Amino acid sequence: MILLTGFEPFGGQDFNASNSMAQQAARILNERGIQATAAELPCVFATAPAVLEGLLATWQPRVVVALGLAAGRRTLGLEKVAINHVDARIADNAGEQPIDLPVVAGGPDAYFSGLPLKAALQALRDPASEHGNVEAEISYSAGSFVCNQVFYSLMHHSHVVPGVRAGFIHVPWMDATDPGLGDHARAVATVARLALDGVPEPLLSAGTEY
Ligand code: PCA
Repeated sequence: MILLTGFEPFGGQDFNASNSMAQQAARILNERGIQATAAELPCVFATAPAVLEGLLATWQPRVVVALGLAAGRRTLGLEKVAINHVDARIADNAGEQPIDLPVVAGGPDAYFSGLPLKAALQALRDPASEHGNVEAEISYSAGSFVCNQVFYSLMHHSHVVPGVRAGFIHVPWMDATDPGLGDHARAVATVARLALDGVPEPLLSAGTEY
């Protein structure tokens, strides 16, 4: 079973492309005979980790790909690092703005993604792929808002429950009618399938300047 999650709209917006992509990616995987389900997470520090925990307990997925919106990004951000730190730039959907708190008190400073990010990058950059012109890159910061909190919580869980391959992808801003939503959903489905298949990581340079 593959679990995909997206977020509800936040920051005064009325659409969050991450949730639409999670739903579409689950449908694409289902059409290909792969069991997958999608769920929406609240953009609320106080409840998002518990909602995620509930989904993990219900579905017991082998692969989890959590998605969130990074409005300033132009590419799919395959997130490498989740940090044990919250520093909210804006208030969440419950009006809370926690500053300089850990995600999990006493937890490790950071976790690396459990998804095969380099294999995913290679597949997404293949000109013969079915994802059209979806651009992707490895990102070395998932920020310090609710997405990073959920990413860290997910990785904390997957270190407690062995055998779960999990990680996080930030998606660029799109509105509900953007024709690129489908290509991005197919790209997300590809990443999830590569994780399910347990593909090895190629040696591929994808480092960033800063
Ligand atoms: N993006 C925010 C939280 C919810 C979302 O979709 C983030 O990047 O933290």
